[in-house]
Amino acid sequence: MTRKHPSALPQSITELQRTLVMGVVNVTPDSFSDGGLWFTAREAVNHGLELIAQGADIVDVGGESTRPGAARVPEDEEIARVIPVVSELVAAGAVVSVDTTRARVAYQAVEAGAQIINDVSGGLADDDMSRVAAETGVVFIAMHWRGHADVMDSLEVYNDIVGDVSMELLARTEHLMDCGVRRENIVLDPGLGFSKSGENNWPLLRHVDQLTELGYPLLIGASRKRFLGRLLSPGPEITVPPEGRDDATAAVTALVAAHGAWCVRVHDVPRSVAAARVGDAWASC
Ligand code: PMM
Repeated sequence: MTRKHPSALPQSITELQRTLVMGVVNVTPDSFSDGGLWFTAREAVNHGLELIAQGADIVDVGGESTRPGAARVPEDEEIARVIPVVSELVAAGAVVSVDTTRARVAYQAVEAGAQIINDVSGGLADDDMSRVAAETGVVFIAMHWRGHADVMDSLEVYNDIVGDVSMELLARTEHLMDCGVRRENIVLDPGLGFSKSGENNWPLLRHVDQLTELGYPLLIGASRKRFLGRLLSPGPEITVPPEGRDDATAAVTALVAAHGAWCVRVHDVPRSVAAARVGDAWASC
């Protein structure tokens, strides 16, 4: 399988012929899976460096939790959380993405050296985001999204989950390109767990080929999500905690890597690095 990476990435990435692993650095007190663990800038930077040492190709720095039901963080607070961490990780030589739905945060992160904007709203949450993506010329990850964390669970209505998500993602690409974003800098993501019931996520994974066939690099973010907790639960009342979902996350990584995913976004990097290698070997023989 020949890998096609977004063109604005550095050569250290574009020359890689394998599925990439993006490590998550949440600078938040309340993310669902690791909230509070890396809350100070120093801790977040150290965690990012550790993920890189473990084999992460990209580190994704976010300052606002997207946990279902989460309240929004004021913009200045998000900037204060994220920018120092981006700057330090960039200075250490990391390829950094900024996980934000706000154009001003994205712009300042790119000024600080981020090379990827990871917008879980695909540009829908902030009218200025598409312009910032176009003007900065960095890679733009457009995730499938229907609404903010406080309402997203009420928007899980689909006729045909894979078809509907594909159509809505393609509509975003049209809008982004109309605003001047270059096609070769767009990455798509089906947004597992975002306005998706537990059962909605599985067809998106099972039919990941249909998503890669849309013609854009594909990012998959299954890591530690509720649908994996539910899958592993021994009974309806018992939920496996987020850290207990890392083996299942790695299984998803192997499967989507075998089906041509461009990158996986994960909390536990070593397991997914190994799993991605398995998937890549599977796909390439
Ligand atoms: N999931 C979360 C946050 N950011 N970004 C992308 N592109 N795709 C995802 O699936 C995604 C994301 C939520 O997980 P977290 O709170 O553990 O970071």
